[in-house]
Amino acid sequence: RKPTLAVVGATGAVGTVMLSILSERADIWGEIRLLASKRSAGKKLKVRGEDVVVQELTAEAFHGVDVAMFDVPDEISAQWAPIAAAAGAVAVDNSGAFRMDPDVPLIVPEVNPDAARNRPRGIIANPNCTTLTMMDGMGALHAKFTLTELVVASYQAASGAGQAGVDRLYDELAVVGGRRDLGVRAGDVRAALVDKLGDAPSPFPAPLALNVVPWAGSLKDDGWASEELKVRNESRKILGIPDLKVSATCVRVPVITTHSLAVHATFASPVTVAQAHEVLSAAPNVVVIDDPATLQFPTPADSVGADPTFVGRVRQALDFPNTLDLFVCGDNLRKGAALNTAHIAEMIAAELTA
Ligand code: 2RA
Repeated sequence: RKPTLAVVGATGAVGTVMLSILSERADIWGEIRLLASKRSAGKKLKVRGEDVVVQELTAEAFHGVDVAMFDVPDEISAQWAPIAAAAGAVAVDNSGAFRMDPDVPLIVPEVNPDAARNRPRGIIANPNCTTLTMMDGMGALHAKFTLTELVVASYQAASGAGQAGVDRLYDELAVVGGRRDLGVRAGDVRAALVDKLGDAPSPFPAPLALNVVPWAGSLKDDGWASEELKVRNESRKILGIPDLKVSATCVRVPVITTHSLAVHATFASPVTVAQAHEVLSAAPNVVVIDDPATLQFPTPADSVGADPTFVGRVRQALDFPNTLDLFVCGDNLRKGAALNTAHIAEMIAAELTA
């Protein structure tokens, strides 16, 4: 029998990408059951070319489910993933609710697949999209050269803040588009947005059009943003280096989809650019685009919609021994979320049907 999959949160930004990914990948699933809040129940969504009616999320809805994916806010996952697990499903959760739980493995299939077998709570967590953008590349470099320090600056897309983020950025771009009088005086973009969009809520704490915003997530101790701590804590857990030195600054940029990271990575011994290229080129789902002479490097606009992560601008740091600087782009809704979740779910399906 082919395993039954439940997709919880099928109507959100990541859920929508999940349905198209499930329609594109090898069809290993028997039934695919779509679950969402009462508000979305009854809607019809297309999966594998067929209309599927969304069912209300209830404990009974997990009956007979082998794997349940969750693409919902933390508090919904916190409540419902254990219910799915109690009903006998393996829950693969894309929220932040369980990522740092010592009894929940945090999995990147290309980096630490074996950790997925030890899941005492019946839950597997999918990392945050910012961490995931660099994990395939950094995992491969760590396996070969032993990572000791990571300093990261992110350039995060609006869709990391969900559909509300996408809608807000398009609305802002519609206001500033063609306005050659904006971006010339402090506060002029902000004033133009208030003038046209009024007090419509924004998930961003400052204008994103014609701007960059050094904030993602919520406020944590000592001025850190939650997103920056996720990069630190999740990188340590996935790579299995509990004392890895990590410092991150997370920045939102006016890009719809695809996160980018500038990474300053220190290793136990020197690594040449050629060695790094060789390892990264051989790493699964990593593509190297790196020819400075012809200005070939990854950009979000050229990476969006693709499955791999793209690495370029690899340089040996001039003043820091054993250190590489590089730039990486990855679609935050695919590798950063739905694709990694789908990949984990496929691993579990293979394990259950072996
Ligand atoms: C963001 N990483 O980009 C978050 C989404 N999970 O806001």
